Parts: sequence; structure tokens; C-alpha cells
Amino acid sequence: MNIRLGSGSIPEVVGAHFGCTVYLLTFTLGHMYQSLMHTLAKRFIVSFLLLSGWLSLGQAAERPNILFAIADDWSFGHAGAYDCDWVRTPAFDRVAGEGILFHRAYTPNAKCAPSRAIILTGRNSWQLDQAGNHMTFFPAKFGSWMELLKANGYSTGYTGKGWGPGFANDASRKPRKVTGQAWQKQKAKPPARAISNNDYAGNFAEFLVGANSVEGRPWAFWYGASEPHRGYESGVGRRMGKKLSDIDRVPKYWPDNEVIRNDMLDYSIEVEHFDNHLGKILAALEAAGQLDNTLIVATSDHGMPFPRVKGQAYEASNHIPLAIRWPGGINGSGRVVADYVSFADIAPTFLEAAGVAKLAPIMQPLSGRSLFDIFRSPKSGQVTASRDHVLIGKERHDIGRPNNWGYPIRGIVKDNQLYLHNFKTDRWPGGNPETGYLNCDGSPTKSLILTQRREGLYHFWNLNFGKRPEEELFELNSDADCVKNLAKSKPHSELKAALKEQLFAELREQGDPRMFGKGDVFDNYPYSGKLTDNFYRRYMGGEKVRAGWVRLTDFEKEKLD
Ligand SMILES: [Ca+2]
Repeated sequence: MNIRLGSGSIPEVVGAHFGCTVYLLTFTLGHMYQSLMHTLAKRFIVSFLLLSGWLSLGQAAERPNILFAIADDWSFGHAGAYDCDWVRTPAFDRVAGEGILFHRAYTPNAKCAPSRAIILTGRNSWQLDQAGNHMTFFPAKFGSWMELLKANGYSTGYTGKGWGPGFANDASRKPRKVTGQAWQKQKAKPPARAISNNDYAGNFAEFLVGANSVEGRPWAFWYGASEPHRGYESGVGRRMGKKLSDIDRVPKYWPDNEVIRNDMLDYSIEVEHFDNHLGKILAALEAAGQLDNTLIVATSDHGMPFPRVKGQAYEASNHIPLAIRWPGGINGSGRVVADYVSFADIAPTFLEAAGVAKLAPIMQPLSGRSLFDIFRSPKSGQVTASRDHVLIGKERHDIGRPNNWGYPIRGIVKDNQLYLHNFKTDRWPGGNPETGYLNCDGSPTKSLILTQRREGLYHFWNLNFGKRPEEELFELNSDADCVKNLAKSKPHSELKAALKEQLFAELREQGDPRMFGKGDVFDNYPYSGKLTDNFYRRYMGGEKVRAGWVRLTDFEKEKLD
């Protein structure tokens, strides 16, 4: 056993490793007498527990509170901190400015339920059985960090949207609290139609009172806004004073016109609603004197609810905004980090902060990697050389293909290049046309692109809804919109082969069923939405089945293949 004497300053403490090394927190002679008297008893107890092996390091080092703030369908880049002018996000910018702004954070799977399952379990979606799908049943064996933190003495709660959609029951079929106890009672008049009346900040404030009533007990809270998920109040962006010309750039895969820009502005208002409540939550923490001993993560589950983004696997689909603030644990502030990080890294980070090393029997082994190396470093830019890529992919999201099939993809992002492997090229990427392209939420943008095809303009429809080749390769530096597929380019053939080899090798190591000829398991898992289960067969058989997330005009009158 090693015992290190030190001042107990935070960088030193959070920089330490778990294991057999035990750190004894002491105080320096420079400490004030008052402070000494105040903490002496606690430190004595902590030291005793450390030496007796009952506590691991993080628990000794004043376990931080954890606030996880997640928007629903908010794209990378759409924040002031990322130099965006048409989406105002002062709260997110504050978290970034007083902590770390991540420029290359990705969700491995760009759809609500699988993305959130990855966050909660620290595993990739192809390692989560049914929880790798959308609208599913979350297997009880995959416990969440929230459940594990609760078992380790944390008060846990959430407001708004936790994990879902789907069902998460325990072995005895009782609903699990994968994101903690629900706090949903406080309501507020929303600033626009189609925005939730959940007073997220009010519910957090209520939780905080309860959590603080137990002295010395840390808490973990999940703030899950339902914005900017659709629908939107049409024209709300302009109603609130924005102009179409505020948008600096429309992605190349959509037409650049009034309809699209208006839709983007409406989206921006919903992002700002998420940020507004985040600001109120930060203010509440500050007022309670708990801002600095709280590890705050602000992010989104995946890209915006527009065609070719949400539910797909292009750069804009999986690339997400991420800022983390924790003065007690992060070295410096205003840092901008370029390391590739994944949502699978969130769980190990929180568990390390809380000093929880033992996963079983609640959680399964983690695939992600704690961000503490980045926290500890004073650097911006690339901090850890080995964080040079992320893996992404998907299986079944919303139904709408024959036999409830999904659209399996795996991909790798490395050195600003994206390689995608599409496993079932005979299927429709956004869902079958005759059943409304169900894996793309209904919207003015979607309707416009579908209308263009019906009028003989195929360019945008092909990019958004057309079938795809088995392989796609994009240079993100020059083509972040992923509209120029280089997979058949001779000069890129070596690069493509190397990316594919690395992708498949890592997936095999991770036990991805699709690497072992067993990928169909994802198509065969039950779909949890009874009303729309087997949509294709039922709808094509003449049954009136409603899929509320698309428009009736999204359904093509005939098959397109
Ligand atoms: Ca979502």
C-alpha cells in the first residue's frame, strides 16, 4: 500500500488512479485554523475508510454532484461557442467557456433510444442487444450509471425525457429508474406552440431542495429537454425576430430556399428553449453554492430532426455539441479540445468522478474511456494522441420496411475522414417510400424534397432518400456535408481499405453480432410500439395505421423500386 501525503488539491486528487494505491488526504500547515476544524472530523473518517478499503479515491475527494443536460435532436455547431450566430446559447457557451468545449464529440448511434442507451451504459449500441434498437425493450442486465450511482449513495433524479422511447423493466417486470426518480410536476407556459410545458428548471429546483436535505450526500440529475425534437410552431423563428438571412449556410443536401431556412429558424427557437432552462439551472446551482462542485455536461443525443441528419450516419447525424464544466476536476478553463470522444465515454467519466470502480452486478463492462486524461491536461487541441477516431453505426430505428427491418450501417470517423459500410443496400435508408419514409420525421423540409421528386427533380431526393452503395467515403475537411462519395476514387483506395480494416477489427473485438454473420438478430428483436408494429405489412394490407411522426403526404402512391 502506498500512502502519499499531499495538499489534497483537486488536480492531484482527480489525477490519481484507482486500484491498490490509496491516497491519504491531509492538509497543509497553510490552511486556516477554522477550515481545519471544519473538515478535520470528516477527513479523519474519510482517511479511516480509505485505509480500511471501504472507499475508493473519488469518494474521498468530495464526490462531485453530476448534472447531465441533454437536448433532443440538437446538431453540432449550432451554438454560440461554435461561432454560430443564428442559434443563441449563452448557457451552453458559459459551460464551455468555464470548462472544455469539445469539437469532435460523437454519438455512436444517431437516434434517441440507442444514443441514450450508449450514454447510460458506456457501451456501443451493437453491444447492447435489443437496446441497440429504437422503440425497444431495454434489457435488465444493462444497468445505467444512474442506477449504479444510486446504489453508491447518490440522490438521483431526472426531468423531461430520460431514456426512450421504449420500455425499461427490471427482471421482475417493474419499471426501472434508468435515469433516476422522475421530477415532472412543475409546469410553465411555453414560449411557443409545440414546446413542452415542463418547467425543467423548476423541477430541478425542487429536486435540489430534496437532494440537499441529506447533508454530505452528492446527487446526479438528468435534465432531458424534449426540444428541439419536432414538431415546431411554423414561423416561430421569424415571429421572435429572426431573419432568414441570419442563417449563414444551408447544407448542400437541402435546397437553399425560404421553406428550408424558415424550418431551420423554427428549430433554433427550440434549441434556445433548452439553453434557457440550462441557464436557469446554472443560476439555481450558483445560488445554492453548488455550481463549482458539480460536474456539468451539456450535449444533445444526435443531430437535428431533418432529412439525412437524424437517424442516419453521416457527419451531421452523429456529431454532437458537447461542453463540460467542473472547476474542481478540470485543469483550466476555456479549453477547446479536438480529441475524438464518444458517448460511450460518459459513463466511465461519471463513475470515475464518483469513485465507483465496481460495476457488477448492476452494470456490464464498459467500452468507453473516462475523459479524465483530458480533464487533467492543461492543453487545448489534441490532448491524448490515441483518441484519434470514433466508431458509429445503427440498426433498426423507426419501422416502415418489410418485416420490421432496419438499415444496418457501421462507420468510422478518423482524421477528418468518414468511412461508412452499408450492409443492406437493397433497402431504403430512410424507410420505404410507399410507407412514408418513416425513419425521417415529417417536416416542411422533408415535404419539399419529396415534392421535388414528384415534379421530376431528383437531386435532393436522391441525396436524402435514395438507395446507397455498400461503401461511402468522405473527406470532412472539404465536404462536411458528405455529398461527394470517394469510395470509388482510385487515389483513396488505400485509405478506404485501411479504415474498413480498422473498423471491422474493432467491431469484432467488441463482439458486434454483425461481424459474425448474426446481424439479423437486430431485425428480429420485438418492436415495442404496439400501435405501429409491423407497419409495412399492416399498411400495405389495407389497414388504417397511423404513424403520427410523419405527414400523410409523405406516403408515395406507388413503390419506387
Ligand atoms: Ca432525439
